[in-house]
Amino acid sequence: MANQKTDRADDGVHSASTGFQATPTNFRAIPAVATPGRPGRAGIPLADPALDRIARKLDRGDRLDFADGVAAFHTNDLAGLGSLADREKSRRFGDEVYFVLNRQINPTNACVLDCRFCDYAKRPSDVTHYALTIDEILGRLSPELREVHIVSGLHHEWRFAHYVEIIRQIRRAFPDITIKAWTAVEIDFFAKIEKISVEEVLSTMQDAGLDSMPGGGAEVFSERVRQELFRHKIGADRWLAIHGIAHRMGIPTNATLLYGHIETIEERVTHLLRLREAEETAPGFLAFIPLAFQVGHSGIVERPAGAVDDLKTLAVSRLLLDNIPHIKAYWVMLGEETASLGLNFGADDMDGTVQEEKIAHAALAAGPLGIARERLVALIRGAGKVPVERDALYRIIRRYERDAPGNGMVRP
Ligand code: V47
Repeated sequence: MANQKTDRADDGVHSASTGFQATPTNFRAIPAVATPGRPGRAGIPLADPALDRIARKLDRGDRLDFADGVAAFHTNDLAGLGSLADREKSRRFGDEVYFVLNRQINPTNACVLDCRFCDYAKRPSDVTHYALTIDEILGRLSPELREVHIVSGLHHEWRFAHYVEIIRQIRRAFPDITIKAWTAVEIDFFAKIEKISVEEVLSTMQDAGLDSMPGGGAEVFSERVRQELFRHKIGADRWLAIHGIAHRMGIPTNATLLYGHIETIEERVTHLLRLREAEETAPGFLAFIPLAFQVGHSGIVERPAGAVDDLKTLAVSRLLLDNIPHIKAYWVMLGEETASLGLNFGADDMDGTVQEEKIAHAALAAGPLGIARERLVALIRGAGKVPVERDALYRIIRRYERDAPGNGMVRP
């Protein structure tokens, strides 16, 4: 199984210079095979008949549907749901769990949008807004990093050329780093301020050195929620269209779901199914990241979703998104403990060292701004899995074999 995954990463996701090939075969759902010992009739007894039905569907290689997704969210058999999701994860990746030595950069928090849920963005008139110079951005990076993840506010004065220059100068100074930058919200904004097409924005960014796009800005694909919480931000159709264009141009992307606020379970399931459908139409999603809403100062809800809901969301994502390879347990928003539990609930990735996270921390996320490589290795091992270091395109840097000397084992 480990070799199967390694082969996928090596031959499917990229070639030498990040030449990602978004072909339908890269990310096709792996057909389920009836395996003795799977949960369900032949394996762990499932207390919930709805989960048993889902297990039988998976055994037959049938796709799960909307009703299955809703039923899985409503199950009281958390352990059964987790074991189903973990089986699906293990079929793809065995015991392996990915992480990356990365750094997040948020060039500015000045933003012309006014999303109700966002504690990070500041209005241009707010004197507390900041804007990093390109030298300050470069000063935050170092050669050992394998990924830089850039998400910005929509600055009221910066021109498109400035955002391009950020990418160009990072590429020049750090030729080996993979650059994952700009959400669909920013790509849409660049096209508008520069009065050019999304294709032109993306090809200019590609020429400057962009490797992939992060999954932010999707929030929840629900017009009802958009009207309530982010009415001036692009909606589902535009977000999905921009990712489709990126995929067709050979730029792989990620996807997110912001959950744990006013959305319903049905809206979460609809969101997941729209992503699955989008991947069928224009393949190129590398990873899905459920983002647990950090309550912050927004006043939208009193408390966060909680660990049971977090684990269910990871597990249902793994079960429904059968054509998107990686599911991230993002420790920044889940907390380290829930994220490491998530590695037995269908997640195969923990994101990375991050180093300086601003969006969740502006919303009062508990926990550190960054995490050491040794701690990630220990958390993954603590969950009984094998850590594998990767870059933004899931090229493997190093596998941390069990019990090998000098491989960074630290007690969790
Ligand atoms: O787009 C904003 C969300 C996103 C809050 O692609 C909040 O690999 C929780 O997209 N509570 C940015 N979330 C983060 C993001 C991301 C993170 C890690 C990995 C990847 C990836 C992408 O955070 C925003 C927005 O959807 N967000 N405010 C909040 N209070």
